[in-house]
Amino acid sequence: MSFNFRALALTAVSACAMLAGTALEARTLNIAMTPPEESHYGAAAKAFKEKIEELSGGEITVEIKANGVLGGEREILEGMQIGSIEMGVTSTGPVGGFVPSTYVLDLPFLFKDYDNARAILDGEIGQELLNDFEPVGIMALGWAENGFRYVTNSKKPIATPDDLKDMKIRTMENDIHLGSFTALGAAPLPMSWNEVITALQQGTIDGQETPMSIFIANRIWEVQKYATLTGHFYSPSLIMMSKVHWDQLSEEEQGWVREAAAAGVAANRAYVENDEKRGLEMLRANGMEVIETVDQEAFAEAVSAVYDVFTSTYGSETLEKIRAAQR
Ligand code: EAX
Repeated sequence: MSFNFRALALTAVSACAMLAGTALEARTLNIAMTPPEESHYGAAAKAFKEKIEELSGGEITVEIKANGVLGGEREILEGMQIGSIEMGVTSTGPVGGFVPSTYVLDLPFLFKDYDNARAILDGEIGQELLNDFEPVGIMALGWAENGFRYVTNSKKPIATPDDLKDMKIRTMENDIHLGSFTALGAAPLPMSWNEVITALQQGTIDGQETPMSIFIANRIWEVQKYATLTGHFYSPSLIMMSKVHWDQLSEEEQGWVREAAAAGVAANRAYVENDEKRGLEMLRANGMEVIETVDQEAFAEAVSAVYDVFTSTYGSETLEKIRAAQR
């Protein structure tokens, strides 16, 4: 029996290659989001990508799945729960349905400005809320930002709550937001962002409410005439990873992911700040009629009943902690 050295050599090489292959095979993380890549969420994902690829020496790579190609924000959260989507950047829109403790953040006129909101979210209260995600199969890695929300419509200028009467306004799939626009006298319609632009084009809805960063990233002036900078909700966002995929990472890799998420949060917030600076001019330059300042007290008064419903349903513990931290 002649000994086939060649076969032996081949087996050895493929074994090595196999071994090398495994070591060489980069782990790809898809990051899903609904806005376009050229946006405040894209900025978060790009900064995350850059940092994790640097820290892992290319062992971990990132694919940005923007424009809702992997579904709306609810689908992105569900996908992370079952592990079909590795990572996501979403608002808190549908999150309350998964992690009810976050609903407190969706209350109208809760934060007076960006510094106030960021201080609370980066502090103990924000960290406690992030920890509430793990039991539902999602690792919440950091509080990114969507921004203060403003309202647009195609009918008429909105200067007072009365101007919203019976106006068909799209809201996120969020009970607090829905209740707030009902309290304002509008006819709110909860809808995934993926459907909004078409619904505006077809006139199924008259208007919508999102932050300046969403206005710019989606060129809202192409489908809306009037904007009012109400700032009625501060809209936080989250950088998240599926726990299924998190548990497959080594401790070192998990550390890299946390560090990269922090880089994502910083890039996102800087992008939002820039959008707030350039937004007003962009809306006007593209033909929108913008009401810059409104009587926020009047709007806050009109939605104040939402707080009673909230505290009777979810308790007031975290709300009181936020109020105390704001004093
Ligand atoms: O998170 O649905 C929304 O209005 C959100 O602002 C958008 O999806 C980005």
